[in-house]
Amino acid sequence: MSGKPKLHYVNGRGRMESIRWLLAAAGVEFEEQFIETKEDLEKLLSDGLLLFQQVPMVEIDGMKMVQTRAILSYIAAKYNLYGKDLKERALIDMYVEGTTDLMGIIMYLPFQPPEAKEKNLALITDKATTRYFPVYEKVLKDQGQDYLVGNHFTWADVHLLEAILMVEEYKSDILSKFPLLQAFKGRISNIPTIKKFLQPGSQRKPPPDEKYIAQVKQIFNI
Ligand code: IBG
Repeated sequence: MSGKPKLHYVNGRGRMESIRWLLAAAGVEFEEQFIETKEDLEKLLSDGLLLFQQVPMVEIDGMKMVQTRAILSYIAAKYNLYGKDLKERALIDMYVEGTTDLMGIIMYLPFQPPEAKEKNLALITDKATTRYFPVYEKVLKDQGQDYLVGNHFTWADVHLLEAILMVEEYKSDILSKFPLLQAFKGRISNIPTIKKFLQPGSQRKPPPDEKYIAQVKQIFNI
């Protein structure tokens, strides 16, 4: 065993991508075991490795962790990206849940019928510009600091950058009315671990394509 965390998931973003982002931001190397067929998933199930019969599953520190949120919290705490006290942690949790909700709408978009896509795209743009991004813009303004919480780099910053880039893939000028978020994006993208993750050849996954969508539908019966 290499000692590196081992990620079990399909070879695409889905629910694992935020885990990849957080590990990369923390500068932690990880291995990936891709589920490519229904049989691969059934093998994990029959070996009793999936507590709730679901992935993501991450082997880390002798545990076989499931539940995305639990995995992320563990990594954030372990690598000192989860604030310095309970109140900072509470803020990080709130900001992360906001970006999770926004990314959740985007994550399901490729699996929806074509006729629903236009409406959902409009929903994403609307929610990003009227509900979520104004909050983070205000936090940055009120704090007057480089990061969302406590003037240091945390999970909340990593998660927000992931969400911004995801929305930009659908609407490239989404930040046009958010100058502080534009600067934030530039700053966080330049943190060396993140910069590396954003470069081609990293373990960051591309947006879903038709082949991946068909594979995921087949494996998970979505
Ligand atoms: N609460 C769990 C978590 O957050 O980890 C949910 C996990 C989950 O729904 N996992 C799916 C699964 O294992 C795969 S992600 N399903 C099998 C089952 O029997 O429930 C599927 C997904 C993708 C992309 I990939 C977008 C949305 C969902």
